[in-house]
Amino acid sequence: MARSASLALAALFALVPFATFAGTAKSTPCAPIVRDAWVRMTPMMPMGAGFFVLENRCKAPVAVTGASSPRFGDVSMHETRIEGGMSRMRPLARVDVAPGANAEFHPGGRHLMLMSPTGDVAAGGRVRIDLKLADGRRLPVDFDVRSATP
Ligand SMILES: [Cu+2]
Repeated sequence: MARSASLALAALFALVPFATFAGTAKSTPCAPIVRDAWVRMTPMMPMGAGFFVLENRCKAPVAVTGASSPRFGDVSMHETRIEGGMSRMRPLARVDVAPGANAEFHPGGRHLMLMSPTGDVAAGGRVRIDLKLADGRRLPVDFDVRSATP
C-alpha cells in the first residue's frame, strides 16, 4: 500500500519538471516587479513590519492575497488607518493591482505584519518574504532590514 503510493508520487514528481519547462518554453507569464522592499522591527517586541512597492507592468490585473517567510511564524497584510484620532490596524485579505498601476506598502499605511520571528532579525541583514498572488504564484522577495530608529 505505502509502496505503491510512493511509486505513484515518484511518477508525479518525474512529470513536474518537464511540465514546468514546457510551460516556460511557450510563454513566460508576466510577473509584477517588487522594489524598495524593507523591514523594520519593533524595538523590544518580537514583531516587525514589511514595506515595498509592487509594480504591475503586466497586461492583466494581479492581486496579492498574503505572504509567508521562513523567518517569521506569521505574516499577514495590514492597513493602518486613523479613526477618531487613533491609529488602528485592520487585516487586508487581498490587494488588487490594475495593469500599469502600483501598490505601495509604506509606514502609516499598508504593511506586512511580521509576527513570531524564528530567530534574530538585525538591521543591516536581509530576510526573504514570499508574496502570494491570487493565481497561485509566489514572488520571492529579499527585504533589507533597516534600523527602527528614525
Ligand atoms: Cu500591522
